[in-house]
Amino acid sequence: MTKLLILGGTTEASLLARAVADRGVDAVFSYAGRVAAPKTQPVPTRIGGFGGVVGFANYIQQHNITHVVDATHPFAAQMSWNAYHGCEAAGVPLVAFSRPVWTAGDGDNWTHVANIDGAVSTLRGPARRVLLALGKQSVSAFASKPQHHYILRLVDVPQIAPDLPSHSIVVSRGPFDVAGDRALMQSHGVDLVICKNSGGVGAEAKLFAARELGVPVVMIDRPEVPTRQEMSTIKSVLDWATT
Ligand code: 3Y8
Ligand code: NAP
Repeated sequence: MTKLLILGGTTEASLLARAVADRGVDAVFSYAGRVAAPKTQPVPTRIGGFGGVVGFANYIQQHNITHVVDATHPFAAQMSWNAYHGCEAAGVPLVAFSRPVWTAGDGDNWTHVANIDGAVSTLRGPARRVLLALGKQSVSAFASKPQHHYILRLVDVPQIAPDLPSHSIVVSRGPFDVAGDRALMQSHGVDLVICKNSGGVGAEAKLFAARELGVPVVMIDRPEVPTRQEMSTIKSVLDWATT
């Protein structure tokens, strides 16, 4: 009898949870607890870390999990590594439900960097108006470049004011649309976008808006995740989990 653990936090994870609930598959959805009020899911949901690899392996054994789907964000690399090693230790099958990287198209002006520090190092020049579409965990890295005005798009109102002398906060949870992101960039006079190569549809609107407005993008490439079975459709994941 299948009991599926969905490691969530993405649009794809939510779509999978909906399909799993409609199919009546026994499942648990898992959030890290990064935001105040995560989206409600149509299956039982747990919120919070597992306690590293050992905590994860114990969880899946104690809760009789038969299959694990890693549908976390491509930058949630620590969770992906923990799930990989935890499933190996517990002898439970794992697949990743992932989304392809974004690639620059005609009219795009992208600079690829390896990580957040690489993005910061592109900001040595004179003052700009920078859209930081990275969430609150990455904001402090930009304190070394105080000459810029930062437009910070965050899921929750931050409890502590960001350590950036010139910034605007936009509290907004995706998925986003092109009209909204174009209006955001125009109203704030954005002349540079910094973002992660998240893939998927929930966060790509800003790239289309940047292309239309001729705004350059600093694209942070994905961190390394384990080599594991990857799937890209809900049907393939459901077939895998129920046969
Ligand atoms: C807690 C759970 C769904 C999932 C929706 C997707 C789309 C909207 C776009 C921008 C980029 C960013 C950020 C983003 C997007 C979806 C998806 C996605 C990017 C929620 C959610 C949780 C989080 C955590 C949050 C991070 C932050 C990243 C904001 C829910 C809304 C920037 C990633 O304030 C913080 O601390 C935010 C933290 C991790 C990245 C970071 O490193 O700081 N996501 N986002 C999950 C948990 O607790 O386990 O309430 O839905 C989910 C979504 N955010 O079901 O519809 O599929 O990617 N999330 C990025 O892509 O760069 C915003 O502003 O343009
Ligand atoms: P991370 O750095 O890979 O993970 C750090 C720790 O957070 C993990 O070791 C684990 O704690 C816990 N954790 C992460 N995801 C979890 C989940 N789904 N369920 C339970 N515990 C989880 O993770 P992150 O980048 O902070 O991402 C956290 C969440 O936000 C994930 O659900 C991810 O899908 C979502 N998200 C992240 C981004 C992003 O840009 N990073 C974007 C959109 C959504 P323990 O070690 O204690 O088990």
